[in-house]
Amino acid sequence: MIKNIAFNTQQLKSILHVLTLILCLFIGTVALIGCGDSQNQLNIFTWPGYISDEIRAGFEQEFGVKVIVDTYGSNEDLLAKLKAGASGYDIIMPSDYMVSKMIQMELLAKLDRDKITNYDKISPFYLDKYFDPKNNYSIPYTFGTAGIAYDSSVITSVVDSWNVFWDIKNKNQFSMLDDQRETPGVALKLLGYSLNTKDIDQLQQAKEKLIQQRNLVKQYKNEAEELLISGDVVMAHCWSGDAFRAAEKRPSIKYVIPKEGSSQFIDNVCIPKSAPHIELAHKFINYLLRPEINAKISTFTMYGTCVPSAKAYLPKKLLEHKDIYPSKETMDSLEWLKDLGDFTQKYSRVWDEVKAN
Ligand code: N2P
Repeated sequence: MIKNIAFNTQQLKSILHVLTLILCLFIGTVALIGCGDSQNQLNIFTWPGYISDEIRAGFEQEFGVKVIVDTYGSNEDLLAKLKAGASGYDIIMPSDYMVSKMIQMELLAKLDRDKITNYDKISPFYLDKYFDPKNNYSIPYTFGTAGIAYDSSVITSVVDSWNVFWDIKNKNQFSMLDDQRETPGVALKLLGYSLNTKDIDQLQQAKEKLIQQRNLVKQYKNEAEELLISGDVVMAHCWSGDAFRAAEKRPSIKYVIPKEGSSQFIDNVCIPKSAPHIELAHKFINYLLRPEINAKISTFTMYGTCVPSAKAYLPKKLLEHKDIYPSKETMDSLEWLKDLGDFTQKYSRVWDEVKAN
């Protein structure tokens, strides 16, 4: 039997030859499919609720490409992913303080202004901020605030202070952001401190306050919209757009910026240095800045537009929304989160300890 399946040298050579050919074909095909896919694909990594199907499909159709949208819940999650070597993303949307951190860590590509011909459509008010003084790396996408959303048909007492989140009567009725800067920030503000404090004693007091609060909190969650709409919570520490979107479905939902003060943010469009499709990413940025497109983004996200000419396309109720465009006095009372360098680790630790409690 063994004799029957033995091959002579010549036969073995032919078999090897055929096998090598098959292997080459296989590798070639995989490489081609890989290139074919990725050449025409824009990979976006952003916050939930930031890119609508309409915006995605509009870009796909006009530019003949595929757009993939993946989401993260916090700036720190985004950073961790990039640091861990995620290299497929072409567009990311870090907030202000994270832009400055990423510039410093050399994670962002310098933008080619010649390719962003709509740059001059952006209001100077949102440009040249502390986190990227010449906007070499970032383009403002949306701006907003953090505050308290509450269902006024259930909560009838006055809501104007972060204190409501320490009131035993509200036990298990509210959610807090799951964010290592925003949530310690609430405790810091309530204590009368800056949400960028580097004073370890102040941070310690904030930690204790959050630990006291721990068993009153129903859930730590960054996307409060669904919780509010479903009635799972009747109050939430959340970002403004999430509150306004929830109010579209449940008009009794109101939003306030507490009297102790809060945070404001600009979320930005950036291209990671490792982006595979830098050219296409620039086209996307330029597309977002078209007034009609920008108006659609603002209508969908319910955050403010940084493109004044987009206002011509906005529904009246958004234009006149006093909480999307708060008064100068309110804006001046709000703090920006700042990159705290090495001290950031202390906030991470505090946050881990609060949640583990
Ligand atoms: C996404 C809100 C993100 C705002 N729903 C935080 N900068």
